[in-house]
Amino acid sequence: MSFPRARTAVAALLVAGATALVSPAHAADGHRALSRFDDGSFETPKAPANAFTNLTTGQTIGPWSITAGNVDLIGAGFWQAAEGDQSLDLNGSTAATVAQSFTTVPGTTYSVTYALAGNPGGGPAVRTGRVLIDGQNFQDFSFDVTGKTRAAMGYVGHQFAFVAQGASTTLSFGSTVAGAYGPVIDNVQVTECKPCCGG
Ligand SMILES: [Ca+2]
Repeated sequence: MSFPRARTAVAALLVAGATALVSPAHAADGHRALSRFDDGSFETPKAPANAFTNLTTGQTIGPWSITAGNVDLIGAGFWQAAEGDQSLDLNGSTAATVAQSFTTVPGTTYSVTYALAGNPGGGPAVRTGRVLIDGQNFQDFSFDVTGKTRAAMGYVGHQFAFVAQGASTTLSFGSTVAGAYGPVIDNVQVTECKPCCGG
């Protein structure tokens, strides 16, 4: 993770933080990559270069499912990605929610990090959304696209932690802004915290 160890240590349940995104994250000491969580970078399937693919409720993006509305999977070159080539606009023609379920160990604390920006092509300045764990709202987010461009998206890193309640956990990202210009997410990572952020 690009988050300092001290920050992670105080990242208790529901305590959220935001820092400037530095680089693609890697597991810090004491964290183990969670093998069953996959493609938080939205790299598969490939959308057309310099374009995007609209996907709607019931369709999938690799391990992610679209559970409400429709999204635009942004192909390489259309705008800057935070990691790899592709990213996800959480509004296609309307607000959407995407979800992925993955294996967890009950009682274990996990850290979720993601990069947030917004579609700079139009719409209201501030894009809003939320992150849910097993359907419960864990973090509201917002991003102001003022001054941002497709070449300089201005991604900001966000983080929160949760304690798994079951052997499977569902992580969801949902837009809460109307219209066709949504928050943009990329580089979602889930790491098991032991022992550094479990307190
Ligand atoms: Ca990506």
